[in-house]
Formats: sequence, C-alpha cells, structure tokens
Amino acid sequence: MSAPGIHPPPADLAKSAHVSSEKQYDELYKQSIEEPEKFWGNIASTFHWNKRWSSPVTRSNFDMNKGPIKIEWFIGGETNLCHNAVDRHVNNGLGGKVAFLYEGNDIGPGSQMTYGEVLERVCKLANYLKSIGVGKGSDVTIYMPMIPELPIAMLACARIGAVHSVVFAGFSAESLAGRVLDSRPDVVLTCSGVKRGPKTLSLKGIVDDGLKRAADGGHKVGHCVVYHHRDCMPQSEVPWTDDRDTWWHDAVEHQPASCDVTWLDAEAPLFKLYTSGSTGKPKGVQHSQAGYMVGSATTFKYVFDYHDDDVYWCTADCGWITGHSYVTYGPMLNAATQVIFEGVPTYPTAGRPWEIVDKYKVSLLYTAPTAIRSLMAKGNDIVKKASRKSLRILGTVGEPINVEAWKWYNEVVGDKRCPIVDTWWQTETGAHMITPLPGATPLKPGSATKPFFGVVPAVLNEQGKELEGAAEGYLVIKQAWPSMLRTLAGDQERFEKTYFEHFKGFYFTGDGCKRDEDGYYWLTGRVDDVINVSGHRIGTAEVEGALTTCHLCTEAAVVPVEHPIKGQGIYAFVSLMEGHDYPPEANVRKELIDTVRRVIGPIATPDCIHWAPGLPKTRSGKIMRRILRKIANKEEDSLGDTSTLADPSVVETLLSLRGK
Ligand code: 6R9
Repeated sequence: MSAPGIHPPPADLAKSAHVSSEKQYDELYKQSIEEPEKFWGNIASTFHWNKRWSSPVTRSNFDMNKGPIKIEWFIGGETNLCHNAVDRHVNNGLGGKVAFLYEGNDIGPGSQMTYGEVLERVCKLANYLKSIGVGKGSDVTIYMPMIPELPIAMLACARIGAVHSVVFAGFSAESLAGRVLDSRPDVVLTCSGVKRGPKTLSLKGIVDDGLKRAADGGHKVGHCVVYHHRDCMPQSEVPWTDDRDTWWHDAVEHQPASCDVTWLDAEAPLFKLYTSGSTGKPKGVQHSQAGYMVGSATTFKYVFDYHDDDVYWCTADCGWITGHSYVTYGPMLNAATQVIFEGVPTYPTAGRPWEIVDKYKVSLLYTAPTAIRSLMAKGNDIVKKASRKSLRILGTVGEPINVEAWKWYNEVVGDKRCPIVDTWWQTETGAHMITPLPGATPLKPGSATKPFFGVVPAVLNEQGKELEGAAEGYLVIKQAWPSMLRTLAGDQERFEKTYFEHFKGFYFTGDGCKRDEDGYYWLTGRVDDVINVSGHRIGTAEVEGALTTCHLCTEAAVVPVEHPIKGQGIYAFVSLMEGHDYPPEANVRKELIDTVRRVIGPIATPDCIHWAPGLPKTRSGKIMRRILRKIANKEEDSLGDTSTLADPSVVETLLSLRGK
C-alpha cells in the first residue's frame, strides 16, 4: 500500500515501460551523474553522426570567477538534426510511417503525412532556401500557424545549417519587428492567414507591417515566402510586395525532391527562440545541435515512455519552446506519429480535444494546466461523451498545476488509469528537467517530482547557501546538461549576468521551489519580474513599456495577480497624463488595452487596469512592487512595513480606486 495522496505507477504500464521501478530510476540517475561519459555516450551512439565526437561530455564552467561561461557537449562530433529526425527513419524503412496527423481549425476529415513525404517537402524547401542564398549560419525567421509546414520549415533550416527563429504567430507586428531587428534574417517564412476558432486573421498583413517597421528600424528583409492557407482567404486578397514576396508553392514545388544534408559541428547553433526576461527586450535563447538533439529525444522517450505504436499529441504551438522540443524535434527524433492541431481547444465546442483523442486514438497527451482548467470549467459530461480509452499517459507543462486541476485530469480525463507527468523545464533548459517517469515514479499531485537523468538541482537560500534535505528557496542547477542554452544571441554578457551572476557557480532558474523529505520538488513560481500567463512568460517591464507608449499614460507598474484559469493574470497600475480625473472616461481603459495588444500581442492583454494617481515609491524613487502585488491580490491586510514609502498616503488612494 502506498501512503495517502501518493499515486504509484499502474502495474501493467510499469511492466512494459523503459524505466519500470524507482530502483531502476535511481540506478540510471546515479550513473548519469557519476559516469556521464558512459551514460550520454551510450545514448548518443544511437543517433547518426557524420563524425563521432572525441569526448561526449563536456567542458563546462558555471563559475564566472573562473572565466567565461562556456558549455560544450560531444566535442568534435558532426551531425544534423534533420537527418536524425527524418532521413534516418526513412533509411530504416519507416518512410511509410505517419509523421503528422493534421487536424485543421474546422472539423473535417483531417489529413496525414508520412515520414517519406515530410522528407520530400523538407528537401524541396531546403533547396529553394539554398537557391536564395540561405546556408550554414544564416538566420531565418518563421512566423506561421500550427500547420505541418511549420515543423517542415524548421527542419528545412536545420537541414542546411540555417538558424531558425520561430516567432509565435499571435505576436504583434511590432514584436515581430523587434525580433527581426535582433536576428537580422534575409528570409522570412510565413503564411497568408490563419483561422483561430471562428476568427480569420491575415498573418501576411501583420508580417507586412512588421517588416516595414523592421526596415524603418534599419533592417530590410530580402525574401518573404508565403504559404497559401486555402481555408482562409483567396490568394488575390493577400497583401503583396512584388520585389520581396514569393508564393511558397511557386517557389518550392518544382525543386528537386532530394537535398544533401549539411553536416554541422556539434556546437553549431540550431535555433534562437525569444523569451521574456525580467528586464528590457526579449532575449534570444540560443541552442546548439548535438546536445539539444540528445536532450530533446531522450526526454521524449523516457518521460512519455514512448513506444513505436503510440500516437502522441502535444497541444503547444511551435512558437514556444514546448513546440520546438516536443512537436518538432523530440517526437520526430523518435519517429513518432503525432497530431498537429491548428485550432483552439474550445472550438467549436469544449468537446473538441476529446473528439480528437478518439478520432486519432491518441495515447500520449501533453498540454498545459491553463487548458486543463478551462476545459474543467465546462463540466465532466462533455469529456465523458468520448471514450478516451486510447490514452495511456497525460502530461502537463508551463506552470505549476493546482491539485484540483491535477485530480480532474487524472480522474475525469484519464479515468484514474493514466499517470500524469508534470514536467518542469524552461526555454533555456531545452528539455524536461524535473519530471516523473510514468512507469517508475510514484506521483504526488502538484509536484514535478524528481530530476531527469543528468540534472542536478539544488535549493539555495537568499544568501546563496545550499540547503540540505527538506527545504524551500531558489531553484538552481549545479552542472551542465546536454540541452541547455549556450548563450543569448549576440549577448554573452547578458547571458552570464542573467543566469550565472546571482548565485556564483550555479545556473539560476528564476523559479522558487520546495523540496520535501522524499526529495520531491514542488515548484512555487517565478521569483523574478516575469508573469506566467497561461504558461507563457510575459515580462512586467515589457507590459509597462507598452503602456507608456500610449499618449495617455505617464507611468505604469505591472504585477501578477492570481487567476482561476490562466494561473496568473496581468494587473496594471496606471498613472495618467495631467488633466485626467480618476477614474477617467471609459474610453481611456480601452485605449490602454488596445495599445498593449498592438505593441506586444493579445497574450499580454492586461486583466485589470487599476487607476493610480500615485504609485508607492521609496524615497529613492523605486516602485515598491511588493505592496502593489498585495493590493492586486486583495491582501492589503498584510501590506507589511509601509514606513519607507516617500508618501504613505498613496496606498489609501489606491485602495479607494479599486474596481473603479
Ligand atoms: C517549458 C516552458 C518556463 C517557466 C519556468 C516555470 C514555469 C514550466 C512548469 C513550470 C511549474 C511546471 N514552468 N513548467 N512551473 N511546474 N511543470 O514552459 O518554458 O515558456 O520558458 O517557461 O514556466 O516558472 O521557469 P518557458
């Protein structure tokens, strides 16, 4: 019997799992830490290398006092991710295996694409890209919806050594422009439009605006390749710039269906992915070839206990790291069959995810707590209408999962049969870091449980002292793992400052955590100025910056607020230009919100605007966010010490304006 609240792995699942007991996990984990050469060397040998590495692991230094932070894995090796994710399987006789089961936004028959077909499409696109001068080290920006051509575009870049930067196609023109100005690609790959639920959006219109802004900012993109999405709008209605734009089908269809792979150094960059930090503009997290390949593939295999006949569905978009590691790379490196779903989970009804599970016989489902909570709010009947008997393992990612949502996922969606893998990781870590293994780890609802192989977490106190045993503090990682970021694009100094300056000798995650007496980790959320909205990172500084671009706003302070569906919401305190009353006329709120949507994108829409004739500041002018956080979360009974405020009366004024 296990202790109450602990969910042991189902016996039949454990029997056939890659790791089937705690004992086996402990042994493998120990080997991964004590003999990393052997452990990672054995795993890496299962991939194709044009040239084998001379040393699998690693020259890594996490201590700034000992010189620059440099991480290298599989030194001297040469490989290619596209070859390993596609050609290798076709060469092994799996060309006829389905890679993508594509389900569009509207209910329809769906379509499928085999690994052989993926290879052909990747090669044609890669040949076209080469013909316009893209090659090793070139930057390519991708702004596309979740259609099979999105992972195909990423793989085509990887095939020829181009560095992709996927920008989530829900970001605004201005956000796109910022990322284009940072990575300065000559080529942008996009799509005419997208349907999201009942709405049709012209992606090409957004791209045109973004590229114009980038040109005004000093970088002109030479080529824009546009995939025509037939469900959205006629070709003739798509806005066009003749000397820059090309239709994907015109460019690609007549290209040869084979294309040599470009072999790449193990440490050559694979992609950049921009993510929000606590200060300034989003940073370009840069991953490299071999370590990321080994990390994303190995975690996929063990964490989802992947077997050849599984059907996998990850609901994330490739615009986020989850879509990179667990749509494009991890599953395809394992020759998995996966569902690519373009729509939203609640359209046309909240039964859609479960209909998709039944339609494609999904066995491994990976989604976010925010999606679970929004589906849970629609009631159980709609779930029970579907059989869901194909499901084997359920996963979550993006934010801590609350116990009620965990139980609902377990009991209602998984009929208590399916282990839940609550996977903690980050854009920067490239792959799962703290996570159960479904055949081995007894689960505690709300805990991401134990470290994956090769990951050595630690808990530090404020002073940077490592705490032993059961403890609460800052989560750090003690040594390099294969898929970790290598730098921030073009800014090694910011890389070192962001992750290695805070606690010397450790990688700082930006998360707080508790570790219990069994060595289980419980993530408690960001400890920096990053808000986790529906599992997406939004920097408070970015939202404040967007608000102050509005001519009505003089100053803004943004804090997280608890939100029943999104986990955290965005709560903005706003001071207005002279001459406005508090509260101001109704249109002011709308104008501020519209500004944020335009500057960053709809995901950054503030949930609440709280009028602030003054903000609580110290005498040196620093905003006391601690106080604002309490006010936003209605915890003003415990405001703490306000005597250091330059003007303590601002707090009373703020409280009097709540809900106004
Ligand atoms: C993969 C991804 C990273 C931040 C991370 C943490 C939060 C992610 C979590 C989780 C608790 C989990 N986070 N997974 N918190 N439990 N299972 O989401 O990457 O977008 O970079 O966000 O998300 O706060 O630091 P990214």
